[in-house]
Amino acid sequence: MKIIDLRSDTVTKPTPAMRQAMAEAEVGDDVYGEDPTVNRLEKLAAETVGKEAALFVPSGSMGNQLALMTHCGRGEEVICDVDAHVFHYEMAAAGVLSGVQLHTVRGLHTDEGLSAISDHIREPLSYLPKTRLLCLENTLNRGGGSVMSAEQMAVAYRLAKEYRLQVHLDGARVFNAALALQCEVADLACYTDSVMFCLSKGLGAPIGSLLAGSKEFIECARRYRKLLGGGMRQVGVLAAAGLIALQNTSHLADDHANAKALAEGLASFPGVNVNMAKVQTNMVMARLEDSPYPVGEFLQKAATAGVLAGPMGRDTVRFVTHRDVNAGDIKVVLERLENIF
Ligand code: TLP
Repeated sequence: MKIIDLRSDTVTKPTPAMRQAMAEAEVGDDVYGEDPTVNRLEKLAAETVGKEAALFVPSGSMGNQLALMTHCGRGEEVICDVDAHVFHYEMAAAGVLSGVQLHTVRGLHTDEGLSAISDHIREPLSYLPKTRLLCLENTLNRGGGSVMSAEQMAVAYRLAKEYRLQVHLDGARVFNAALALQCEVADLACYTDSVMFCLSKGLGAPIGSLLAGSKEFIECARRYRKLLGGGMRQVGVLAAAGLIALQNTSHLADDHANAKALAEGLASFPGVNVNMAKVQTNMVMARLEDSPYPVGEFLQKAATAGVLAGPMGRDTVRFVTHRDVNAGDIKVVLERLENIF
């Protein structure tokens, strides 16, 4: 039985073209800035998001944390959504590594949330921490891969600038966002001071993320990357796969169509609730509120039937489509899950 893995878009395997490019990559010592493949990737990444410079990092988490570290001083505050990845899934690194406090806001990414940002910005009083950074996430992972429009990002950016805040975008899946919004990634990134995006999610590379921003910002982030032990040497072997991923993003449209088809199928099952309005990219959140099984038991039954998905909170299951599943696989998934329900 073929296992269909929808736990995350991080599970894709490198394509034969990627493996060949990795084998043939021209490399050098990147800590000396001498890896030509990394240099090409960083240049292309910066151009793609419309920033002056970019830095290749091993993971999205490191990219986000370098952004926090570079933008903020110790004891300062970062405003982010209560559902943000930096808050939930980065091992409290904001506090551990940068000594910053995350100030979480419910519904930050909605129109109401954005217009209320100023309520969360600290007054300049000697006994309050300084608010330094606004951290947005597009698409919003715990929001079911929902997107924030360029207009919404512009509102956030203008407000942030009014209060002299920096803006960082956790754009792990910003290519999915741009596709859903029918715009370029640069049309979103222009409302940020820094942006992190992942090669290892929807873009389908085995490893790696990019942090982009001004030349000065990236120079500083490069030093912090070394501090964290992220100075990699002949890492062009990985950048080579990343270059292919960054230049071939057309399969994302299939991922989005597959997520829609999956969502429609799941919503037709008894006891399963899917908010179709939130199925905007490559994720489906299925609430099992009236289902006969709690999440853990459902996931186990699904795994036995050859379908892997992940838990998202107490009553919700997350399915993520990606390059290594096709429309036929989605049909198989629905057949297998129908048997469970
Ligand atoms: N997200 C992973 C898990 O950590 C939840 C996933 O499977 O979705 N920002 C966002 C929005 C992310 O979704 C992720 C990974 C990251 C940052 C971190 O990337 P990595 O895993 O490369 O450190």
